[in-house]
Amino acid sequence: RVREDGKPFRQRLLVVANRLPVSAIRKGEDSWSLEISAGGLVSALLGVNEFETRWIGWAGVNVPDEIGQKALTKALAEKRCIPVFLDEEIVHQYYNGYCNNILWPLFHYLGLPQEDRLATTRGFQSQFQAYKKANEMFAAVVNKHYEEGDVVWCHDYHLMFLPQCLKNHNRKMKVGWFLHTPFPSSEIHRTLPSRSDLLHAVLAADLVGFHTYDYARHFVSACTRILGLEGTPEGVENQGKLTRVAAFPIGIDSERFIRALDLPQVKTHIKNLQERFKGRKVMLGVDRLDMIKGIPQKILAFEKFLEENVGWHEKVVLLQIAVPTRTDVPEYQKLTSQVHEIVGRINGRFGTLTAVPIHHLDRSLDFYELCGLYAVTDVALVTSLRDGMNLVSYEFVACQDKKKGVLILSEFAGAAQSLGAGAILVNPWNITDVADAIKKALNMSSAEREKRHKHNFHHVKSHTAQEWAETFVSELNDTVVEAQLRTKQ
Ligand code: ADQ
Repeated sequence: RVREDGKPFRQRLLVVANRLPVSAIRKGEDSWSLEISAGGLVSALLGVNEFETRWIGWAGVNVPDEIGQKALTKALAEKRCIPVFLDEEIVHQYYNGYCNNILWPLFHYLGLPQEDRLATTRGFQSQFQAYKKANEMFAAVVNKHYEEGDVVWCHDYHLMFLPQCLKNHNRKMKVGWFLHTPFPSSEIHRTLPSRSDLLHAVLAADLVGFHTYDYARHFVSACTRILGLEGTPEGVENQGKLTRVAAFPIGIDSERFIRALDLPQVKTHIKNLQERFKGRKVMLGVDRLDMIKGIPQKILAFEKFLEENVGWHEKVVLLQIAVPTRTDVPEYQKLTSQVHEIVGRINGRFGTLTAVPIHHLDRSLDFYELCGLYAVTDVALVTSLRDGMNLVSYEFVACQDKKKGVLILSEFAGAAQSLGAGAILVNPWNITDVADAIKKALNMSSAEREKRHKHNFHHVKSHTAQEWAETFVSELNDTVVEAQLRTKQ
């Protein structure tokens, strides 16, 4: 199709996620500075030219005054972003509370928080009400900006109510929902007090997507067992309406990483790191500091490896880069001190005057530093206790075409299904298993490393983030057309 001005027609895509892909810093009463934060979703959609994308979400700041809100809205419009303004109380109850304290741990098999289960149901109930209210606020902004023919793509566990809110307002809207975390076994989902409401709300979407077939299957089982609906190979049927459910494994913009390795600043990082760790094998962990990432377990496994392999002392270093997240949540603060305590103990135990076995950084690295680190690494350790997909494993593989390093990967990360054949798969809870995998990886022959890398590199290059986004949206368009045909028949 062609537009009136002769340019090719591009379908509008409204991407709705809790956070906008920008960080906003207030500079004055009516001035803001904005910085694009290139997370997975942003880089996925940056490469997609097929759609005219608009972002709808929270800017991550509290803006109580109208002047500030107007100015921020205007500044964001230049970045094709539309803000949802949430006040502090809602953020506390909806985001810190229901999203991060209840859904996040539950979906990663860490259970519901004990206090909430035992203490006043009002605590739980009020967080749930705030969650619904926040979702309605997102819906109001979508409805205001929606134009006929737009595709609305809702993201993640923060917005499980959104499909229902949108469809209640406009049945014709094309609505897709994608979950970036695992969807747990229906036996786990059953424990959630609001289990049925959430499932019904998600089922209002036309297309529901997950990273893996297992998560999709868990979701369909939850709908059949908890709601008593019928699961079909296509999805879930509810009173004649089919909600299509399928797996859409995400990828990365691999070319961006591969190209970066030729940039002068990345080459400088690589040279400096090689000099700094000369004569030692480099092992790397890059994670958000979150309990699901299994950081303490990983470091304890490394300790066990050192205990059992004296010959490797001073010949190997573990660089653990952990970006702090959700720093105001006590459990995350506890995790930080726990990790510091273990690292301190191991460095005290195995360190010498000239070398320490673990370098732990509590910060994020910029893209160029990260690429440099990935490129000089001999063994990457991704030992998440559960992880929807895990993009660090993909990024590492993309930067390893020269070195052909080894990936040790948790079998509980979605990525195990795609990179499992090339990686050494481990159960992150089994410290002996991980310590053995470290030994195997460090001693692996170059022929074996090459074979494993080739498999994974091919996968990472051919399953990109752009392809993921395009496939999801085209499947959503097709699903809606098929549903229309079915109703006409
Ligand atoms: P995350 O839990 O954030 O994402 P992940 O997929 O590994 O996990 O992505 C993390 C991103 O942050 C990567 O792009 C990585 O480079 C970056 N990052 C992490 N630590 C960093 C550091 N110290 N410095 C700089 N950058 C750092 C959620 C789900 C995942 C799912 C993604 C995408 O939990 O399972 O793969 O969404 O769907």
